[in-house]
Amino acid sequence: MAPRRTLVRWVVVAVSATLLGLWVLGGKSSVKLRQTQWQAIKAKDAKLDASYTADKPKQEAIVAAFKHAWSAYERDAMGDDEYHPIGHKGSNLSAAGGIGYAVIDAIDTMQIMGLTSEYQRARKWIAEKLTFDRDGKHNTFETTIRVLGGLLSAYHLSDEDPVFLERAVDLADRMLPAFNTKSGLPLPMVNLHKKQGVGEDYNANLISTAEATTLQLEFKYLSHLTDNEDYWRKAEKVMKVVKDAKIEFGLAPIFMNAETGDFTMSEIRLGSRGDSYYEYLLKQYLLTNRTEAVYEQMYQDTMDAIHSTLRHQGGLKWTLSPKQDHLVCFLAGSLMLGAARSRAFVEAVSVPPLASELSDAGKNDWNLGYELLETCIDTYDSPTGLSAEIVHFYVDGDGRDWKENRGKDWYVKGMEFLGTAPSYDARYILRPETVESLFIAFRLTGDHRYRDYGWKIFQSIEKHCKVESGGYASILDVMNVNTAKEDKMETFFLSETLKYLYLLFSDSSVLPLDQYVFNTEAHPFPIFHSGVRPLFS
Ligand code: DMJ
Repeated sequence: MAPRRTLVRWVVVAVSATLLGLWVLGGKSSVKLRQTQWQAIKAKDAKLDASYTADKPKQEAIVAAFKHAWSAYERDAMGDDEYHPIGHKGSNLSAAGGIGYAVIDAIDTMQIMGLTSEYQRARKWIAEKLTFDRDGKHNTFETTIRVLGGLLSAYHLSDEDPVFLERAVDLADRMLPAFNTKSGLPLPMVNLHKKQGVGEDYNANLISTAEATTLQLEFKYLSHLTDNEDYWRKAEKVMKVVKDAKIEFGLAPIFMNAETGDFTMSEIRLGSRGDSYYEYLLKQYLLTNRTEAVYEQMYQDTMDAIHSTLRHQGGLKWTLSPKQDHLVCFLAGSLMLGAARSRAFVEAVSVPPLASELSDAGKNDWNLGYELLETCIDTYDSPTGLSAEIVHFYVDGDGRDWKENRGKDWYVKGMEFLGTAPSYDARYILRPETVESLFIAFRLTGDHRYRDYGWKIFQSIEKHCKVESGGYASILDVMNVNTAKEDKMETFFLSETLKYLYLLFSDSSVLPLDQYVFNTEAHPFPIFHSGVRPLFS
């Protein structure tokens, strides 16, 4: 028998899933989307208030959490790339030394939270100690989104303190050679000392689609700030290569070949290795003030493809794997934002959007984002109140009895074998995607239900991830209230998770979504007009 919420859930499962080959559930009536009249807010427990103000006590609690995390890092590991709060030590991504990964990823959160003394010390470290002259391998994508992105937003938020831009230019110049491949796609790693792109050992030309297509906001904003068109063209060329690779149905396989510029035979995922490709299609369009039609078209075609392939019931083309990465939860807010900013008849939609303001495609995207966010929230309904890295959904004929699972239609792999070590899927590593979508959904609707969800998640983090002596750690098993911790505090906890939680409780004038675009690591860039015309259309 099918789970309680199959009708809605299957739409969400399909969107969240890996596409593998043949669609095996085609034609089942249970997977069809019910046509309901569109409403921006469907929940019975909606608490609408478009003129909301900041919730100061909650913001203070989130700032206290940031200080608890940062002060421990500063005490034990200042300047190191990564932090291990249980062992009270740091580590670097390369034996050649650190590149400011943790400090730079966190500094704009300090600016936004008004943490002046912490900010001054971090700035001083960047001005006096940071060097990118490291003879080791660093990931092109991660270095761009965390370090280059962090420097650029710190530059903007500091009223253009030149130290941040100087460091950003130094870093970008060391990274640019990674794009010098036959196709123009970057290599996945870069040696910042040698100023050379580096391939993976197992396949010199392989790069994941998300990694190749999630560099554009950063290099384009830097180009805008410096008037150096080279940054722009190198990053933009990647998008042309992706477009020319002609994806039959608008979705992108997760690997590309930097030599040929083609997709390689691989899965299609909206989660790991695919996720931010979809995110940056919309954000590139937004960053240049909705002037580059090519990105709007690519974005819209791709969202349409999500509806027509991943939501498809009878196409007999694909096998869906009913599996959802936590990572995919970014897409909920992205779909809602895209509906409001790219699929509307009006320049600025109401809060929440009126039916008359959105196109039919906009309403479809909104609905899908809305349902996906509900699903993501539901996966937080675990014993710890935190969501696993990966959940699976029950499907008809899988031989599993969903009714034995707390009435839920999702499960974490391995949880059926109680008493054994939790599977790798069962971790919560302080990821931000759900609170990111809650922030966007709240800004677009004024529905306080989203603040309530976010507050609950924050409290669960406090309860299960906080390390008393300082810092926060990942947990190994969200299904176990006595879970062990893993000795790592990811830098995105400070740059994204706590920042989005803080902004969820701020008023709407702080970093408004019609004036800022957040890069995939939550570093806000101001929307600007560009004089550079797209290379392609
Ligand atoms: C972040 O580093 C970025 O959001 C990236 O796009 C993928 N996810 C991690 C956080 O989960």
